Amino acid sequence: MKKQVLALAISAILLAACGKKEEPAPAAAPAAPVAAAPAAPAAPAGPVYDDEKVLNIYNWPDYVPEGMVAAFEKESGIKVNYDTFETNEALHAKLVAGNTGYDIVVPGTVFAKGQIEGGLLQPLKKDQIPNLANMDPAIMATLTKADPENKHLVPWAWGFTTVGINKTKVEKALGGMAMPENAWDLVFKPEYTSKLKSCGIAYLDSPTEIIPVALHYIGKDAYSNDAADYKAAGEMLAKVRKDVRLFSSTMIDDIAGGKACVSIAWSGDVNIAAGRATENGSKDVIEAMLPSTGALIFFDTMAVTKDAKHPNNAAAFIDFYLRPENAALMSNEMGYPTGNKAGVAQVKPEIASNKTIFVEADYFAKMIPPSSFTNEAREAMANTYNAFKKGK
Ligand code: N2P
Repeated sequence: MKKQVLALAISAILLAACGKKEEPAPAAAPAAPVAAAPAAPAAPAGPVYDDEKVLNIYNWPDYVPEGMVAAFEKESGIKVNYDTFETNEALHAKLVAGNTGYDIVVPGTVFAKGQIEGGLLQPLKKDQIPNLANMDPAIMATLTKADPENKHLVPWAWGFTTVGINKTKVEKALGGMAMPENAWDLVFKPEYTSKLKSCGIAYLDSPTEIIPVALHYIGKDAYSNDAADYKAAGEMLAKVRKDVRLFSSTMIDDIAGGKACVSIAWSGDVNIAAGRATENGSKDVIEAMLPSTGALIFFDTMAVTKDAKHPNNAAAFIDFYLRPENAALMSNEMGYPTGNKAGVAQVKPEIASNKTIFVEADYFAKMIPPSSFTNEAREAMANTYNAFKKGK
């Protein structure tokens, strides 16, 4: 029941954030059934494969449960080449350059909107993905902001960019100083960063992760198009630059191993780090924070490249991933919420009740909803970030 409330909250909040253009997509003669349609179309009896039994997937690191790709290979006889990218910027550059060689890619919706508009992604072969019916209609509705008729994208997972802490080490480094009410102070306020640099501050290494949360911290629109806002964010960041030890998008081991006591990181990665630290015998408490002013939501979505050589194999894999048990496995092992409604029911109780994974509706309402970047905003973010990182 609670999940349902959250789903409704998600769609209400995100649709509200879309503004007036977000009328429900017209249902006029769709070529394929929409995701939420319960009626089973005349689906093929089994998966359809391409002649060449190969599938090339490009996904984020630490995002796929162990053994899942091998299970698909075994069942389908398809050889999967699985590569990873660390930032939306890196994936975007590949897609724009073309001939990626990849069939399935997993962009965040903040980038996917432009990729769809730019013709870089092809519509999903929905009639070959009957498990789309397992997706949460509320989540699919939120995706219409990037993909108006739910034709191109289906969630791999969602989550949020937030502050991760090794509470044990942070408390020690702060000496007698109390924890701030707003966890973003730990990474953006010199009063705190000057103390925490001794135990290691890490930032994700991507303009479109850091600049939106910096803008939000100083009270600006996270997706601003105003040059003055970028200037202000740059000025705020410059004050803490000398305290940041590490820029990385693969910092799970740095967090787990104690190299970074505080980070701007992805929620699930902090949860993975917490588990890894415990496995390694550490007694430190590692936590993904729910900052009082909210965190930056992302939706990462599976999509098929426009020149995919194995579009049928891609559909078969997507359908495989959308089986409830596989979606649940992702949440259980990677610490990110799934948008697969049927899968949620199979998530382990300790994961389902972890509020930093399946956040509660009242916190969700405080979060920064995804939007999309104009080219100018992306450029401003890159310039501001690069100047910050170089310390200029
Ligand atoms: C990596 C998860 C990536 C999420 N483990 C960021 N989009």
